[in-house]
Amino acid sequence: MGYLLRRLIFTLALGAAVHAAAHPTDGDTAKYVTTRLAVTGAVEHALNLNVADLRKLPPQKLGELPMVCQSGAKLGQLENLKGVRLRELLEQAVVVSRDHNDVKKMVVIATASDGYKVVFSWSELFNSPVGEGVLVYFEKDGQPLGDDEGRIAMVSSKDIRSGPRHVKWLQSIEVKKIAD
Ligand SMILES: Nc1nc2c(c(=O)[nH]1)N[C@H]1C(S)=C(S)[C@@H](COP(=O)(O)O)O[C@H]1N2
Ligand SMILES: [Mo]
Repeated sequence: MGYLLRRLIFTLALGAAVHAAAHPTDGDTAKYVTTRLAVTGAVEHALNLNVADLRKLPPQKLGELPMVCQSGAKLGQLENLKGVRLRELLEQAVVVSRDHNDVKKMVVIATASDGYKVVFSWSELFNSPVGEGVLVYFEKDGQPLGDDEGRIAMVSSKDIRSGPRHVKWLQSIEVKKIAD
């Protein structure tokens, strides 16, 4: 193999490696695809739902949502989403609350299959405008979600920067009391 060709292959491979480090999931996203969502932790009825189950709940739609990273970088936008409110899922599961003040000390942890996690407080979801906009979604432009984020994902559409709590490949929702 000629020197220039070897040099070219090396340069391409290095470029791919650097790109993969910046976006660890690019190129091989099929392995992260989730088809079920578990709702666990401090709930009366743990849930394990597939897309057909999610479709039985009251639908919510979202027209357009610009994606902005925590860094401020603009990343395009999400469009024509259909899903259900996270709040609705928690109402179905029934958050365990023995004491009147328990819910105020609870958080909701959303975990994706690649290990990505974000949290919400119970108060954010049930006692602030943010809760209205937290959508577990499974459809985009009338189609199932692609391997790049599907088949179940979540977005918090009232966040100032929408990227961080856009959870691709959503796998579980855990309710947890974090203070006594
Ligand atoms: N599962 C999962 N979801 C994720 C991330 C991730 O690493 N894993 N990164 C988040 C961040 S920081 C941003 S800005 C957006 C970016 O989405 P994009 O990589 O599709 O542009 O996805 C968010 N959702
Ligand atoms: Mo981000």
